[in-house]
Amino acid sequence: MTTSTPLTQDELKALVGQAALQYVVPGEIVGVGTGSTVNKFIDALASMKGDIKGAVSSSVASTERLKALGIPVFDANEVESLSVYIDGADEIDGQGHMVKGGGAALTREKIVAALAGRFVCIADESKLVPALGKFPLPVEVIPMAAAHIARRFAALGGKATIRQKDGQPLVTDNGQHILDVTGLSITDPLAFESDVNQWPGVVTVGVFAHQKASVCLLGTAQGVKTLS
Ligand code: ABF
Repeated sequence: MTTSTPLTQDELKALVGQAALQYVVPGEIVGVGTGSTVNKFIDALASMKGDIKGAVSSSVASTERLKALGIPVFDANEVESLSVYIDGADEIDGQGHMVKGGGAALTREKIVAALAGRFVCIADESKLVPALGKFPLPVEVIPMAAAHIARRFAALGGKATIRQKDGQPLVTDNGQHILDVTGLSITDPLAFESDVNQWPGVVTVGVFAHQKASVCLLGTAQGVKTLS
């Protein structure tokens, strides 16, 4: 009897990246997220680049990958709406609420997601959680407000640290900083997102509840599970 070796996380990402093609509308512009799972989707999208008009991207990294594969990239201001937005997540719960921003692209991801009629989340099974908050919550902030925002998270039991890159605070595509917040239990994602988003100095909180996923393609050892 032959036993198949379990799929690696990278193989699971490729599985869902390919599966997401079915949601791409021919002749249209597709919204494209950021991250290693989305990179698998972008690579798969190249196989049908003649069937789409192009993409709106959520990061410099995704833009570079799309252009390198010959897929035209449009500015978000050039489109009024998108049929679909394809993106990954750091965590997703059973209702489609997500924690995003591990790739530091959360602000543009939320902007492009807001343009789309349908948000298709592609993730390997490790991202599905019963409740959000185990993954350190990314929050994009205006640098001058970082310490004050960290104190507000401390009052909620959270511990906020400024994300570093090469020994310096990471600077996002938008020129801002990222706080990663541990120790939070996000029991009401909609209320949490609304509350924190209006704190002075917060650019974007990495809870995607108002812009939640309408469909989740989950890569599992048994294949792709479609949660909606
Ligand atoms: C992106 O997908 C980010 O918001 C999130 O951090 C990332 C997940 O990255 P990966 O697919 O590499 O696990 O949308």
